[in-house]
Amino acid sequence: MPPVSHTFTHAITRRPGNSVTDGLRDTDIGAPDLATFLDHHAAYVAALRATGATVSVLDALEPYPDACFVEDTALCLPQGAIIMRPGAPTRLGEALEMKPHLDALYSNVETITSGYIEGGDILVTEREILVGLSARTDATGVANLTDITAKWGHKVRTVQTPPGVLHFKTDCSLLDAVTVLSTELLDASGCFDGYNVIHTSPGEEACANAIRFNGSVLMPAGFPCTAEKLDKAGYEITQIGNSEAAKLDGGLSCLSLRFTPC
Ligand code: CIR
Repeated sequence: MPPVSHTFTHAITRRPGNSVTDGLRDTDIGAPDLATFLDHHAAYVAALRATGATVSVLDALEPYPDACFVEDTALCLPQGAIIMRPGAPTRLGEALEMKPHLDALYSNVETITSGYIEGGDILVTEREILVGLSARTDATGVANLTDITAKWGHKVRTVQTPPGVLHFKTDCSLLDAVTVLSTELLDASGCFDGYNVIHTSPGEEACANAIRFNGSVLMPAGFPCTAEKLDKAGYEITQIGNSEAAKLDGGLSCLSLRFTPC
């Protein structure tokens, strides 16, 4: 059986809308430029499709400036999908907007009903589901997720998203069944003991959020040392512009839900 943590037949994305300029950000370094964002988004969708996957592009959702960051709205597993409960008040409604799209593809869609949890804090590996407690994800939300996924045979391990870091996966990505890409900061917490870890190169921590999608590792353009490291380690790299999403603390994983429906 192909590895379920990085082999997928489908992805869902959502086009950024005009309101993306009002998206949440920790530090304001200027609003994203919509035209450039749309170009980057199109390149991202093309890269996912190039692996053979069926990729949906949902219409922009203007009432929700951060709605293009669909990863935070759901967790998609081989046994079913789970609608998240985002901890950012302006994003709470986005999760329910995703439900009909997953209902159309999955026979089993559950919903987090207590606490808060965002998909960006969840890293699914071949052996476990790691969930980082953060400003967006709390212990009650993790407990709810643990109960739902236990029914499907999954083990959840609670870890800590580093202070000041938006999401757990802001600082790490899965590269294959046993290997993660991580910042040194996150790896120093010991959360990846038992995994092979490749560190982002010094000064290139912002590229820790990549995605292994079928045969390719999609990573943001502009991080040459880490890209070379991954290339030398044998990964097929696709580099995609991410400057506009980055202005809103978004990385490449945030822009899609990746799954194989059941
Ligand atoms: C937010 O603050 O919620 C958005 N501006 C960025 C979300 C990034 N999502 C992710 O890391 N999964």
